[in-house]
This record gives sequence, structure tokens and C-alpha cells, in this order.
Amino acid sequence: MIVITVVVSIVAVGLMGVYIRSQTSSAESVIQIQAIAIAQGYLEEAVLQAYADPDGGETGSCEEAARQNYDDVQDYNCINDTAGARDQFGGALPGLNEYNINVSVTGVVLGSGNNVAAQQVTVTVTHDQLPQSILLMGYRANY
Ligand SMILES: [Ca+2]
Ligand SMILES: [Ca+2]
Repeated sequence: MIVITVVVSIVAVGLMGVYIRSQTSSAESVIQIQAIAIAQGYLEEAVLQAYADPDGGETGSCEEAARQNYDDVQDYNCINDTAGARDQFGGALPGLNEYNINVSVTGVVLGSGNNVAAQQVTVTVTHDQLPQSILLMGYRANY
């Protein structure tokens, strides 16, 4: 009977350790999941835009004065939101003010024989409590 009790207490201590660890890492994983969702949102918004400015005069970066006027994927190269996540109109998203989002857009050539021009979009999301930054990458081909 004593042997059984000792085994049960060892198991209980082991489970408490797992429980305590999962409590501290669950806050971290919520931040991580939110960071991934934010990165996906920015990436999707960027790659769904036109390849170059529809009004002409593409500069390889942003020609527009404000985020709500972005009309081509290369405009997103100007995004560096250091005071929280923003929506497509540039409005702050409540509760997401501790995230930092940087978007980098670079011209690349894809395909065998390097025959498709594309813009590579890299979204990097950081948060003070996140040990690693979240990085998502996508492409907008010139079709
Ligand atoms: Ca533009
Ligand atoms: Ca542009």
C-alpha cells in the first residue's frame, strides 16, 4: 500500500510539472497563434493586389500616401507598423497593439529557366513576449 502511494505521488508531482509548464507556455502560444494570424492577414492582403500600380508609374515601392490607398503588391514594402497591427484602412486593431509588423517586398524571378517575374512578400511579426519572430513569405507573380 505504501509503495502504491509513493508511485501515485511521483506521478502527481510529474503531472504538476507538466501542468505548470503548459500554463506558462500557453500564454506564449496564444501570442504565437495571433502573430501567425496577423502575418497571414497582411500577406493575403498584399498578394491579392495588382502586380504593379494600376494607375501607372510603379516605383517599386509605395506611391500612395496612406494605407487605404494601396493598390499594388509593391506598395506594401512601406509597411512597418511598430505600434500594433492595423487593418487595410490603416486603423489600429484593438488588443493587438503589442505586435510589430514589417513587410518587405522584393522583385524575384521564379520557374525553371527563371521565366516568371514575381514579387516576394515577407511579413515579419514580433512581440515582446515572443522568443522568436514569426515570418511568412508569399509570392505575387506577374500574370
Ligand atoms: Ca500603388
Ligand atoms: Ca507600388
